Amino acid sequence: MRYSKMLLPTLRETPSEAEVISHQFMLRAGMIRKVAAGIYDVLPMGLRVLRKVETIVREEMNRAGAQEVLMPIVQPAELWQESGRWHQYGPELLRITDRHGREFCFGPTAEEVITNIVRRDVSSYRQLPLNLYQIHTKFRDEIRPRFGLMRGREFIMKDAYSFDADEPGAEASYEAMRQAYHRIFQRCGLKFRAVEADSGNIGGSFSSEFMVLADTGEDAIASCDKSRYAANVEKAAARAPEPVEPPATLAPLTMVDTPARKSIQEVSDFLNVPAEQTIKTLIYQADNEVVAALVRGDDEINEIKLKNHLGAGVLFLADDKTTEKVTNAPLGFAGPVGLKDVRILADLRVRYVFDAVVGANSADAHYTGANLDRDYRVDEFVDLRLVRAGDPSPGDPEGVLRVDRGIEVGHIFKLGTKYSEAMGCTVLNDQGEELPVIMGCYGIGIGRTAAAAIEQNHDDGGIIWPMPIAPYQVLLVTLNAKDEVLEYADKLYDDLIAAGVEVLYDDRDERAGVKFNDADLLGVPLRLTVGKKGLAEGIVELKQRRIPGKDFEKVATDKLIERVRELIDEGMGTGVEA
Ligand code: 9G3
Repeated sequence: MRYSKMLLPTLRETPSEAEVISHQFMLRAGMIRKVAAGIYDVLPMGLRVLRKVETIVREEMNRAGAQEVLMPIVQPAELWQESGRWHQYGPELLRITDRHGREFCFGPTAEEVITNIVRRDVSSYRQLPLNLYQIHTKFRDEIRPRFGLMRGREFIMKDAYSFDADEPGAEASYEAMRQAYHRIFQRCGLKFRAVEADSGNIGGSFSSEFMVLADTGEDAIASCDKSRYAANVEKAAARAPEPVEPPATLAPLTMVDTPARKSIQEVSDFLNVPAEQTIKTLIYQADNEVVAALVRGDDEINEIKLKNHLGAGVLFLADDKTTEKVTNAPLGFAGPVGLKDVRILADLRVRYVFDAVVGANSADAHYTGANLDRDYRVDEFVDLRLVRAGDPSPGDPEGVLRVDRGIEVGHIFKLGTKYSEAMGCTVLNDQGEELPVIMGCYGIGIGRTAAAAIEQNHDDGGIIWPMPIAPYQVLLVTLNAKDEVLEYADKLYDDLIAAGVEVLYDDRDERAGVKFNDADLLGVPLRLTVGKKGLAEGIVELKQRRIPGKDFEKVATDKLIERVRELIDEGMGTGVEA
């Protein structure tokens, strides 16, 4: 492609609406433009990257035995009513009504539609297993869409669904997808990690996320330095604490004045007691129940663990009124002593906090010397802590957890029979019994993978595309092109194309500074610069985008195509599971 003919509107300035690097560079590199909040045009440069990711995904899905289908974007309400999700979801599910008054939604995912396909046309275990997928537009009406393609309202997702007649089959289907995902992200040239994840409320029993490692990632992931244990921090288990003996004599329970001291920090400073000898009491609303959750003062609660333990549909910190009603005290002084009418759950480490400082359920007051059972009760001890770097690992007795940041680009779920049971998707087994099929579902965000690649691979000047998903492999640049320089560059362009190389030819009449700035911004892995001086020496300058600085190779013109091919091949499939 000739740059002069391409719709490639690069920007020198960083658009103010873009908060994250990938969004900034996608706008500046002329890949995308905003149409409305969370809704984007994808311009030619952007589409080339999306298509590359899609191609890798499609090839690996097909290799794994999955079959591609295309389902409608507009889905009838009836299917969602059958699964029970029409009423379960709020405004995030964008609903529309047709001219006849019939209700539909813009598909945010396709469990219902795919289950409808299988129940309609599959009736025997002999027709299973099946794995069906599509690569298609989805819509989720997020409250605050941001981060460009990373979190758009309209986005392209590869969604796959497996159907099996028995548990071992379902297990094998899940395993095949796990392996396909490893291949996909490896082939995309990304550093990634597969981690245990929370399944959310889609109804699954087990799930793994595929994370692209990047310092700017939204997710925190814990991993063990001595074993393969890795989990999203949302899910990561804390190793059970070592038991600690109580002191020989316990301090008496004493109410002390703590005027306006509410936070753990304020209370521990004021009373000169270490934070680990304090207990934090949090009042939550879990569906229709109010519960108290206790964690050690220096720990943070993991609300997902609490929500999952309670089996709650929704969980949030109780509002001020509820908290004040339950504790009989203004906000900031809640404690377990004398707390009635609510279930009290405590993190495992709370058991070993002796002579604790806790809120006194009274304005401007705390207790010191609070001790379990003597002074307050706990109904249930559960793992409720958010794990931290340096924690003992649940994966190995000697292991320690580290915490890295990542971007979720894929998520695979064991779904079980939630949808097949609700929608009557059954098959006859070899005994002639009618059983619900066992499902799995498997997603990859296509635009998000491209955005994550940028978050992981960039410098101040712009994007550094991994070769396998780069929009072009080579950027051919001419400076002051006329006569023999122009003639040579034109021929080199044709020869590269003939050799199967994807070339963007910067044939614009622009200054070197402009061309090189755009080259860095666009992030094409190999840059060839043809100049008069080089040609006189019989060389072309070859610069690799990922090698920092201004260093370049002088490649003899007769070796050029060979060297370019070699570097392209080297750059393919260089991703690693880290
Ligand atoms: C909705 C809305 C938002 C949603 C969902 C439904 C997330 C929903 C979870 C999934 C899970 C899997 C297929 C491929 C693999 C992942 N947000 N999820 O179900 F109605 Cl508004 O989509 N889907």
